[in-house]
This record gives sequence, C-alpha cells and structure tokens, in this order.
Amino acid sequence: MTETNPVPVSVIGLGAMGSVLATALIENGHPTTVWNRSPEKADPLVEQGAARATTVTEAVQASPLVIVCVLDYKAMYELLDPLCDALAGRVLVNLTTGTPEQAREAAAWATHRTIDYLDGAIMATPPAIGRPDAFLLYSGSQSAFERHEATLKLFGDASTYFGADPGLAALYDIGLLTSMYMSFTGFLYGAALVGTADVKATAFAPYVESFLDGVVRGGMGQLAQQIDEGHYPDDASPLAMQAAGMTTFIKAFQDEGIDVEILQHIKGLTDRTVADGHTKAGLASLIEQIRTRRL
Ligand code: FVH
Repeated sequence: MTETNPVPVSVIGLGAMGSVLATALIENGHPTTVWNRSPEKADPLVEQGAARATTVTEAVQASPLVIVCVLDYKAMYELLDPLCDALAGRVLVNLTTGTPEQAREAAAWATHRTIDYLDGAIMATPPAIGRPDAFLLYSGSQSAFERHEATLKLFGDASTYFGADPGLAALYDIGLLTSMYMSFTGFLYGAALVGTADVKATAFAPYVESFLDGVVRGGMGQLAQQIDEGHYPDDASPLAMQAAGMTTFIKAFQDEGIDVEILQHIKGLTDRTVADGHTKAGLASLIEQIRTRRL
C-alpha cells in the first residue's frame, strides 16, 4: 500500500524490531528519520534512504508521527520525558512491550503534555513485519489511529484498533501470548511423555495439531459463551470426572519421572471448582478459581 503523500515518520529505537519497522516505512515511500542509542544501528537504514537524526530531539522534530520501539518503558521515559516540548502536538505511537497499567500511565503522561498517544502491541516477529498475516494491536487515541491507519497497517495489514482505553492493546497482547505459551508448553509436556517410549516429537505433533484444531478450537466458542454469561451448565465431560482423569494423568507423568507441577496446578483449580459445587459443569467454570487471587 503506497500513499499519495506518505507522512514523514520518525522511528526511535532500532533494535531487531525498530529496524524492520523503519524498513517498511522507507520501502513504502515515507520520509523516515531514525535514531538509536547505539548509532551504528542506523547505518543500514540510512543506506536504504532514511535520514539520520543525531539526537532524539532531532528525531522527534523531524516528523508529525513518532514511533518508539525500545526495550521497555523505563528506556522509553528516559528518552522521551526530557523532550515533552518537542513532542507536544505530535502523535506518539509506542510499540514498546508493557503492561496495561504502564500503557495507561504513559497515556496519562502524554495527555498531560498534549501528546496524542497511541499504544501498540506487536503480534509478530521482526521477519513477519509487513506480511499480510502480521498484525499489531492498538488502543488509545482514536484520532491518532484513524489519521495514521494506512501507515500503521504497513507493518501488518490485519492490525486492529481496540478502543480509547490505552491499556487494551497490552491486555490483548498478554492474553494472546499467555494462550500461546500455555499451548506450546502443553505440547512440550505431551512430547516429554510420549518421548519416554521413544516417540519422536515430530511423530506426535500432527496428532496434537489435529486434536487442537478439532477439540480445542471447536470448544473455544462454547467456553467463551459460558464465561461471558457466568453460567456453567451440565457438561458431557463434567469436572468431577475430569478431576479423576487428572489424577491418572499425574500418575502417568510421575511414573516416568516427569515434572508434574503444572498438571497439579490444573488439578488444584479443578478440585477447588468442584468443591465450590461445579461438579457437573465443564472446564469453563475453572475461570472462577483463576480469577481468585491467591497469595
Ligand atoms: N523482537 C520480537 O520478536 C518482539 C516482537 C513483539 C514485540 N517486541 C517488543 O519490541 C520492543 C523492542 O524489541 P526488539 O526486538 O527491537 O529488541 P532489541 O533488539 O533488544 O532492541 C532494543 C532496543 O531498545 C534500545 N534500548 C534499550 N535500552 C535503552 C535505553 N536505556 N535507552 C535507549 N535505548 C534503549 C536498544 O538500543 P541499543 O541497545 O541498540 O543502543 C534497541 O534499540 C520490546 O519492547 C519487545 O518486547 C519485539
């Protein structure tokens, strides 16, 4: 997608991610100014056509749209807090990973300084940036998103704006990544178990893929509906039955000398949910225990 008059953009932070973001902008005709703490990381981008800023202030002043993608929020504030006058009136898109609370604090920090703040979360690895399936999540200033949507979609066409609460992008980010970590970790546990009989992980993986595709993907909608309604009807696989099954799973892992901590945790959630009376409900009812803070 090439715009008629591509907006000038400044990219601050040229690590693995910031560099590919800058490349996507340069390749799509945006006048792009770059700055990085270690200046040599700007060299390849300058060769591609970017303008080098020698100071962060110079980078900010070069464009109405400023994108920051650094290691963490501490680094972001170290760089930008001293530059509030230069940032005032510009759009700041922060693609640094953070918590929802950090995003909300940053939005308040920005609003106080008349900076138009959009928070973003990148759901892609650097090589995937710009691919049609890549997506980023945005929340915060709606006007900033709408004004720069075409530019921001250069990074990932499937990108989505979630609304004015600046913490939403980070919430979705962490929710999605948690789902990913737990899915992959589940596979690792399964692979460790079948591996005790010399079954290769590559032989096991297609069964897991098919099982996840069918049972897990197929059941997600029903789980979600029950969670939203806060109503957990009798299930064909009632929790009381599942709790007994989990005891068997744990024994199978213990027999092979494999770590059972995660399974025991899930069993604990299940037992407490059953004790709360959800004996005939399905897995969705575990959310009541998951929501309960345990110190
Ligand atoms: N890479 C990825 O797969 C993930 C995908 C999802 C989103 N993350 C987040 O993106 C942020 C940046 O990640 P990155 O991959 O670019 O990280 P690095 O290559 O390690 O580059 C870090 C940049 O941050 C600069 N930096 C660090 N501390 C400071 C500081 N105190 N002052 C100024 N800049 C700082 C660093 O500069 P330098 O070390 O090159 O001088 C890099 O430019 C991150 O939030 C991921 O969670 C990426």
